[in-house]
Amino acid sequence: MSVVRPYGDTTGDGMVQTSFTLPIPHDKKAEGAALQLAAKMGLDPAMLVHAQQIGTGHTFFVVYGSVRHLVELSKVQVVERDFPLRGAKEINTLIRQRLRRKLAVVGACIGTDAHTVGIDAILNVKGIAGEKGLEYYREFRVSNLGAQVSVPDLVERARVERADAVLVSQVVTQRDAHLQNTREMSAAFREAFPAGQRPLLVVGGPRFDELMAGELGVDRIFGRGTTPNEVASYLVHALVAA
Ligand code: B12
Repeated sequence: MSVVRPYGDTTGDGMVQTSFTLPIPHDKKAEGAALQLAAKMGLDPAMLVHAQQIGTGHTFFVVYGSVRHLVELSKVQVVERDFPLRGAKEINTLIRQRLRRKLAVVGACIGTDAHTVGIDAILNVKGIAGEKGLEYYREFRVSNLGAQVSVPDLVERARVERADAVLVSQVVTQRDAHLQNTREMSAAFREAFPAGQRPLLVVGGPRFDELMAGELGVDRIFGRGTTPNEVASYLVHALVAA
């Protein structure tokens, strides 16, 4: 199949559901405003499924309707995984045999971002989705700096730890903070380390576009649902096995 449309009640009916908030109290006019917006977004016909006032001056809406747009699968661009997934035993063996020392990883949430659950899921032993984090791998040496780390502090710590890889998490995307912080971070590493000696730069978070790695000056971006084993496999592929 090369062209697809959303599925709601019947195949190809184009039905989608979406939600948004308008900065007006909930009344009949607000509901009409929501439907007007939905129509302008291409939902035709648009139905109001849910409307609920939030606080005094805002209303949250869910609308449902049919769009005419088609998805051309041949034009979809994604970052495919281009490295093999390896088990913990194989990863440890590769590091021990080829690197002959532990692989040093420094991780942090930078800027004002205090959402540490994601980076902890990747780094801490407890891990996520039934997989243990990088600390569990005997041949990784992990320093998790936690929340709100400044870029200069991150660069300094990467130097002190002789980091092979720096893992940065950015969850807050308001005013594109995640993009600005990532650009600032990658520029600082390029300035602080001679070419060929800077650590591998990896960023992650639920709202990154994985296609933007080059533009942001990092080596790889991991999105929502990433598991520790994917990251461990990538690091060993990029730094040891390739
Ligand atoms: C928990 C939470 C908090 C906690 C954080 C506690 C902590 N220690 O982390 C607290 C209460 C502190 C908090 C505060 C705030 N939060 Co908050 N928070 C959330 C919440 C509910 C869950 C986030 C989470 O833990 N997800 C689970 C983890 C496992 O998922 P993840 O982060 O996506 O990580 C995975 C991948 O993305 C990836 N990954 C992530 N990082 C990295 C890094 C690397 C290197 C790699 C490889 C992979 C990777 O792997 C992870 C595992 O799969 C979300 C809403 C939501 N449901 O997502 C809002 C949310 C993120 N918060 C939000 C906001 C606005 C805030 C506040 C600004 C609220 C306020 N006005 O004070 C503050 C900001 C504080 C700050 N300075 O950062 C917004 C962000 C909106 C935006 N567009 O940016 C959200 C989306 C809620 C919302 N819908 O409005 N928050």
